[in-house]
Order: sequence, then C-alpha cells, then structure tokens
Amino acid sequence: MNGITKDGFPTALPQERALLVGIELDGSIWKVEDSLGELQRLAETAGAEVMATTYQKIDNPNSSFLVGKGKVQEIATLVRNHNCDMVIFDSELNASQQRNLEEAIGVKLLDRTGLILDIFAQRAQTHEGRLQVELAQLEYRLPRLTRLWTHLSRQAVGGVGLRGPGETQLEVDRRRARTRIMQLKEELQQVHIHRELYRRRRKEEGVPVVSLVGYTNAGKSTLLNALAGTDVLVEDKLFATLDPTTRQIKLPQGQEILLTDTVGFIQRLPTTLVAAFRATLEEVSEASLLVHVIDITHPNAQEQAATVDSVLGELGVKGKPVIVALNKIDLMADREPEETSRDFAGRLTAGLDIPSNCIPISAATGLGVALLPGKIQEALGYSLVEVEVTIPYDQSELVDFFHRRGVVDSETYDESGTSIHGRIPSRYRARYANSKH
Ligand SMILES: Nc1nc2c(ncn2[C@@H]2O[C@H](COP(=O)(O)OP(=O)(O)OP(=O)(O)O)[C@@H](O)[C@H]2O)c(=O)[nH]1
Ligand SMILES: [Mg+2]
Repeated sequence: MNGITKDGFPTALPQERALLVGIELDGSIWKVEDSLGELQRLAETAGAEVMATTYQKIDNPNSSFLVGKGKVQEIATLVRNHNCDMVIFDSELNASQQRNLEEAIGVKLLDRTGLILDIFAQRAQTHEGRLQVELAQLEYRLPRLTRLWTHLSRQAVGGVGLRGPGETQLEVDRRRARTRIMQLKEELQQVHIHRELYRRRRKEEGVPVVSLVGYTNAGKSTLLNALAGTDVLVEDKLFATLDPTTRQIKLPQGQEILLTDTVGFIQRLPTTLVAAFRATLEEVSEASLLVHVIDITHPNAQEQAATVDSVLGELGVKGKPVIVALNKIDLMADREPEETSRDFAGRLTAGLDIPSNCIPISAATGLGVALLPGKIQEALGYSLVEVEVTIPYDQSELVDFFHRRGVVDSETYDESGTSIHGRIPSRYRARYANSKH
C-alpha cells in the first residue's frame, strides 16, 4: 500500500511500517513515553508509519543487544504480528548492537541518530548544509558498513591502482568512504574560511548578532519571519530549518542588528551531529544575545527548555544574555497569558538556570512580537541614554563615533573641545566617562 501525504497525495514509495522501541535511561529528565512520542513524530517526518511501540528500562545495558534477550524476542514477535519493515530504537546503538539486533529480528534497524540523519538528508538546502549532512552520514555509516556486505564478496574486477588482489568489496567501500570524508572535510574547511572572513568584517562593522535558539518546532522561523518580514520555511515538522538564515532588522531606536534563525535542538542530539552542524553553532557562539523560543503549549515545554539549556551548555555558550520568548500563546486563549507566563517562568527558574527575562508572544498572530525588539535593545545595552560631554580635539574619533552610533542633538566648539548634547546607546556610555561633562 502506498503512503499518503498530508495533502492527500499518494507518495511514490510504499510507506515503511515501523515498530518503535523506547529506552528508559536512569537520570534522564525525559519520561520514556514522552521521548517515544517525539520519536514517533520524527519517524513520521521521515515518512514511516508507526505500527506499534514498546519500551524497556535499562539498568545494565546488554553489550550485544542493548536491551535484554527476552525483549529481543518480544520485538521480533511484534514485528511479525504488525508486519513491520523496520524497527527504530530511541537511543544510540553501536555498530555491533545494530548488526546483532538486525540479525535476530530479521528486518531493517535504525537508531535515533540514523533517523535524524535521514531527516537532515531530506531537508538540507544549501551547499554547506548538504556537505555537512553527507559528512555526518558517512561518519555514522563507516563503522556500520560491515552489515551490508556480510557475504564479503571478492572483487571480480580490479580497477587500476585502486584494488589489491583479494580485496573485498567491503574494504573498497570503506576506503571510498574515508576518501570522501577527507574531501568533504576539506570542502567544509574552505567554506569555513570564507565565513570567518565575512564574520570578521561584520564584527569590525560592529553590528551585533542575535540568535534565535530553541527546541525544534518551537516557532523560531515563524518569529524570524514576523520580525524581519521574510518568508523562511515554516512547517509543523521537526527540523524544518537546517541551514542558518540571517536577516537584518531595526531596533526601535533605529540601530541595526542581525537576527539568525538556527537548527532546532532535540534531546539525545548525537554529538557527531552537533559537530557536523558547526556552521549553525558558530552563529550561536558568536551571538551577543540569544532569544530562546519556547513552545509554551507543548506538554513537554519544561523538558524541552531544559534540554536547550543543556545543549547551550555543551556548546559553551552559557552566560550569554538570554531573552526567553514564550511562544504560541494564541493557543492558550482560555488562559490569562500574563499569568501563565509568570507561573511558567517561575517554574522554569525554580529548578533550572534560565533567566526570568521572559516575554509571552505569538509569532503566528503577532501578539506581543512588537515588544521584542525593545527587549532586545535593552538587553544589548542599546537603549539610548542622554549624554552631555566636551571632547578634547585630540580625541576627535570619539566625536565621529558619537555621530555613527548615537543621535547628536547639538554640537558646539570652543577652546576646550567639541561639546555634544545627545543620546548614545548605554553600552557606549563609559567611553565618554573621561571627557568633561
Ligand atoms: N498557533 C501557533 N502556531 C505557531 C506559532 N509559532 C509557530 N507556530 C507553528 O509551529 C510550527 C513550527 O514553526 P517553525 O517556525 O517552523 O518552528 P521552528 O522552531 O523554526 O522549527 P525547526 O526549524 O523545525 O526547528 C509551524 O506549524 C508554525 O506555524 C504561534 O505563535 N502560534
Ligand atoms: Mg525553523
């Protein structure tokens, strides 16, 4: 039977029937059911139909199968009963566990990483995004290549200088993968050098970067569109955005900033993928300010916020100023948004390291969005403060700077220097501290 897309069109390929296996890990803030619910959405995003789910609490992971032997039997039975074509584990499996499970169960096996990679591969748009996904996929597949070639076929024909006598297809494939990995790393390095130059220039020009961060599907792209009047792809799907998009927007008092949309975070985000998405993550680590977008209506909003917080920690960007945008308040029409956000902020800050600088918004309807640039301006120290100074003639660069960054209301000259009465972003106030007031 063919699958049906949301719009009612049949998809070209028959939809694969999947069984999901949850893994309850000690010490995780996520309940196994919630994590499985998320895996189901990921599986559906990748185009599979979820037939059944099961889970196991793991105290001592089985080195061959991750789950216990009895569970493997149960999974095999479920696969037969539901006529599944594949099993998806909600956890990372190592190459040998994956192979053992595949042999024992007899159908294709994916882990969370493999599934997310599959979605990324479908979604990467830019040249760099595609290179990054290909690299991540090859690095993921390299240790798993064995299972495709269990027969270890001998090479029938030898390419000149490529294959030695008796070399197996497996070895050829591995070597090709390694060569391609090296090529991809070099290409990405070039892209990286380019961007570094661009970024340095941007820094010299002094335009601050504000990054939208948050869990996947929180509404980051919707918010970028609302603030910048753009039409970045918005979808009710996990990982709609893979490639960072940057737009210039004006703050209420006219200063310009760059606003960057980034790839969404997700729990159990594999470290290999974090590394592959260096571009996006560089944007985040370069930012002067983060706007953490939270889908406040999601039943796991708290777990999602905590996950984003810990990923930010892993990226080493804790300690940057953060504005928390509590999004989708239009869906909470029956509740008082002010009240809700205060409660929520209280709950968040009670156990977690998230600042209480919250703003309730609806990126979709625009409710509250107009207040955000003001908040950004304040948090960046961009609010203008009144200054009256006399700058000696040997420090004329301070006069130029005032003209570029502030608003000059009056300017007069006498023997002691240039006297300016005007307004300057509060962050630059200190530069004029030594001048005569
Ligand atoms: N009701 C409601 N829906 C919203 C709001 N903001 C975003 N959405 C919806 O939420 C879904 C996800 O929005 P996106 O903007 O694509 O989310 P994202 O954070 O960019 O997601 P990724 O790119 O996947 O990380 C879409 O279906 C949006 O229409 C909102 O304020 N209210
Ligand atoms: Mg997006």
